[in-house]
Formats: sequence, C-alpha cells, structure tokens
Amino acid sequence: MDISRRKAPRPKYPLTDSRVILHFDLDCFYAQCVENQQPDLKTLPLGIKQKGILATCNYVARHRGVKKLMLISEAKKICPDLVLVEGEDLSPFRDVSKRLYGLLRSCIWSDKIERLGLDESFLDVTDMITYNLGLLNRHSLPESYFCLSRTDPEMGFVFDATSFAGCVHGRGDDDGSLDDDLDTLRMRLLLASHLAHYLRMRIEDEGYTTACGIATNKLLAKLAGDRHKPRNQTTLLAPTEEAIWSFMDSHNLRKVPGIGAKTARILQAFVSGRQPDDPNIHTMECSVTVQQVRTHSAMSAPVLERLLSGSGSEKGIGGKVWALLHGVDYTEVKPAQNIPTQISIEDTYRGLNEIFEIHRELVSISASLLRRMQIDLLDQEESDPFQPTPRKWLAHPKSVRLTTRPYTHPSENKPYGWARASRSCSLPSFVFNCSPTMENQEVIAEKLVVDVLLPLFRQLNPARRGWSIGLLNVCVTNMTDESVSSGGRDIATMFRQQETVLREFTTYDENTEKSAAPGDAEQVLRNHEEEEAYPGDEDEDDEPWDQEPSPGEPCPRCGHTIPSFALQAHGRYHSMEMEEG
Ligand code: TTP
Ligand code: MG
Repeated sequence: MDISRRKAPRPKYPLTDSRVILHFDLDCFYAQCVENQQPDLKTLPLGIKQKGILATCNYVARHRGVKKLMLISEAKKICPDLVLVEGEDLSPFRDVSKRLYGLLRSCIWSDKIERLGLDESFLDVTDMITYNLGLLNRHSLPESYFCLSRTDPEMGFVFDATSFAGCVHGRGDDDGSLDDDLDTLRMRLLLASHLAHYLRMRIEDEGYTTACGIATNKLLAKLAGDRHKPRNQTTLLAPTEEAIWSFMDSHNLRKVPGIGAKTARILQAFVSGRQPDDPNIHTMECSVTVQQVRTHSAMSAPVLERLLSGSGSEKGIGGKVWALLHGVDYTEVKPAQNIPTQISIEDTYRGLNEIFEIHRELVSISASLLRRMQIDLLDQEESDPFQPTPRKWLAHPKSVRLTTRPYTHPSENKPYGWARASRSCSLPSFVFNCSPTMENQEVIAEKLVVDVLLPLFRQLNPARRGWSIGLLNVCVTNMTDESVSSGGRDIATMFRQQETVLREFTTYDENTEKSAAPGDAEQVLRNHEEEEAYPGDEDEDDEPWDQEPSPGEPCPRCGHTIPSFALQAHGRYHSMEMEEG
C-alpha cells in the first residue's frame, strides 16, 4: 500500500486559531416537556409512546434499564410501573423547541446557529470567544468577566478563568508546561466552557436541562457532548492531530454523525473479512470502533470510495468518511433559518378504496397543513387589536407534492420507502388567502383538494378503483423567502380579496358531505394532525403493547431496529429532522 494514499486529511484551520463550536442537546426532550406540564412525573419512570414504541423515556426510566426506541411491551417487562404518556401530538414539543432555540439565538452575536431536529443546536461562538480572550486579565483570572455584548458592558457574567466549567476530555490541566499555541487553544476552549455553562443555566431557568459539547468543529462538539449526559457538559481539548484521532478511535463507528447504518455495515463487513451482503451483517448491531476501521492496514480514502460508492451515494464519499474517521469536519454552522425547508402532513390507513374516502382524508390533511403553514410561515408578531397590522407571509412555498403508497400488512415487512410514489405541481396562490378561522381553512382545503390534489392522485393512481391506499402525504416545498424577495404578501390584502375568492366555491362546499361546521372541522384537525393512525382500529392503537412484538426492521436512515408497525412514526421523526434543520 502506497503510504501517501493513506495520508490523513489535514484540518483546514490551524488548531490554535480554530473555530469554537458548542453543541446543545436537550435531555430526554419529549419526556422533559411532559414533566414540565406534569411535575409529579419527574420522580417516576416515564416513557413517551408513539404507536408501539418509546420515542424517548426520562432518566429515571433509563436507570431502570429502559431505553429509547424500545418496544412498549419490552419496556413494561423491564419496568412494570413505567408511566406512559402519548407523544403523537408534536405541537407542544415544537413550541418548546422554538422557544429555547430563540433564547440561544438571542444570546450569540452571529447568526450561526443551526438546528438539528427539535432538540439539538450547533452554535459558532468564535467571535464571542476571540473578543473575550482579548479582554482577559491574566493577573486576576479568578474574577474574570465574560462580556455578552460588545456595546453594553453591563451585560455579562463573572467567572473563574483558572479552571474549566464542567468536564474536560484531554489535556485540560495547566501544568505550566504548555507552549503558547496550546495555551491559547486551552484558554479559548476554557472561555467557551463558561459560556456554555451560562447558556445551559439560562435554559435551566426555563425548566430544561441539557448536555453540551465544546470543541473546534461540529463533529467533535457533538461527540464530546455525548460523553457526560444528562445535565452536564464536556470540553474536548485535543491540541494535536494524534489527540483528535485518539478521541475518535474510542467511538463505535455508528456513533459518528454522518456514518449511517449502510456505511457502517459495509465497513464492519470489510474489517471483519465478511461480504457486505452477508444477511447476518444486516441485522447485527455495529460492534466495530473507529480505530478498527481507521487503522486497518488496507484502509484509505480511495479504498473507502470504492467500498462505499454505488447507486445513491454521493461523489467523494470516500474522502468524506476518511475525514470523519479522523475527526476532521469542515462544515460550517449554517446561519439561522426563520423558515422550514418544507412542511408535510401525512396519515396512514388500512386501505382506502373509495374516492369519497380519499377526498375526505385529503381535505382533512390539507386543513392541517394550512394550519401548520400559518403557524410556521406567517409573521408571528402580535398585532394591536385597535390598529391591526397586517401579518405577512415570511415565505411562500412554490410547490405542492402528493405522495401515496398502497396499504401493506405489517407482517409483509415492506421497507419504509416501498412503493411510495410522488407527483408535484405549483401551489395555487389561493392557499395564501387562508385566514385563521376554521371555516375558511376547510373551504380552502376543499378547493386545494378538488383543483390540485385529486388530479395529482389520479395521475399517480391511474386505475379507476381498487387502489387500497395505505398512506397519503401532502407536502408544500420549494420555499421562497419573502424577507429577501419582493417584500411579502400581506394577509390583510388577502382578507380583502377573500370574499371574492370564497364566493367561487362556497356553493360547492355546502353540497359536499363534510360541511364546514366549526365543531366538525376542529374534530377533524385534532384527529389527524401529523398523525399516522389507522382509522377504525382504535383497540390496536390504544394498547399496542398487548400485541405480539412484530419482527423489527432496520430504519434505512439511522439503522435502529424498529418494529414494522412503528416505522412510519419513526420515519416522521427523520423527516422532521430535515425540515427543522
Ligand atoms: P434524542 O435527542 O435522540 O433523544 P432524547 O432527547 O429523548 O434523549 P437524550 O437525553 O439521549 O438526548 O431525540 C430528541 C427527541 O426526538 C426525543 O425526545 C424523542 C424524539 N425522537 C423520536 O420521536 N423518534 C426517534 O426515533 C428518535 C431518535 C427521537
Ligand atoms: Mg436530546
């Protein structure tokens, strides 16, 4: 093997002038949200259920052996007094997530704060650290002051700069033998550890505990934060490449963000001398460490490229994975986004065959979608009731996409993406005329279904009947940010147009089976919003842990083994990760 081909990737930034990245991860997020609503639950083992699995559980339950993504039946066996709370309605979690993200965002100087899912954020605080390092008085380190504002010296906190806040991985102790470069890196990270602690306490004031990692890139910060959980923080002080490699080497391959289940399977097969398509490998937990792969005598970026490239894999995958194995991550913290990239609502069914059923379900999904669009895309500023200011759309999705999938029984074990088919077209502008009243939403949803979604449905399912639809998903996407384009449509103008718009199709609505009685509409929304229930099968949905556990199936995105009946719900978590990210 030509040794130069195995050369490790170089970090882009000199280690002493590197970025400072914080990674926050809320502890057992859904469980904390529920505990804050019902504080009595804090001391009890608590699980949040979605279908037949635990989306998460609190740390009291974890100490009793319960794990995230466990089957409810299994968790109940381990911990019979586990308290279960339904976690299908994501709205309360979204609300808390937005509030806490807003708090972090308001504390940093740049807009470099990137959300990952609902409970994780990366912050690039390099500017704040460089500024505060310049202010540090080396002669009075124990009474140091961290400035949180460049203009208001009163805004800040006192801290002891002789030691790190929280845990340190690596050479955190100043034994007097540090050279200047290492000393600078150490001081930068030390300051960051105090900033992280301050931010964690601000979040605790809001009732939520977090784990935080502090390091010089996103990959290392995320891995460092995982070291001490819950309610703790870890700074990675790794001043040399070797120190970074040694930190990386201790991790299981699957723990490395960016290395998915498929990649891990191929690499595990390679280092253990098996074929990647060995069926045993498919179901096996990943047991190889980064070290086993990184230091394997035949391993290199070109070898990784050959092993991992194939249909669907990105170009340059070998170099990317080689870099990750060495703790090198050039990716920037993406600037904060006010708007999601897409919004989708879906529901699953036990085989819809009649067009009136499909029509009815599409209207209910569309009404939920319109409501979500209003929450996420309308300017949230409260208007003065006496002088109403028009609320603006922050973004206009340009496209709408319908996805359908035939029903299959869970025992058929079809993978998540099996037979999903999609069609898109332009999103008609009348959806932006939707006012917050329920009646209006139903009417506009009806028009969207008749004008757009049913035609798309017929294109996707050209047979005249016998569709047995198992899933409907409606997604608005292709957002145009109005803050950077022509200045946004204002909703008052829309209301002025509304009468004309509504007149066109009010008659039609009155004649349909589902008239837009407010009570009905509300009921429909509550039942279906972002849900994947099987209507008409309440028994099974209510007590899924009474069922025989169905065989698990590895999630194609994260590799966790999920029971087939819960795969849809789990898939929704991943799509949320993409939307929120
Ligand atoms: P995680 O951060 O993975 O888990 P957590 O916050 O519950 O626990 P930890 O203390 O280990 O960080 O996920 C955040 C939330 O996302 C979690 O509370 C529940 C939800 N979730 C799902 O709904 N489905 C999933 O498959 C996963 C992994 C998480
Ligand atoms: Mg978490």
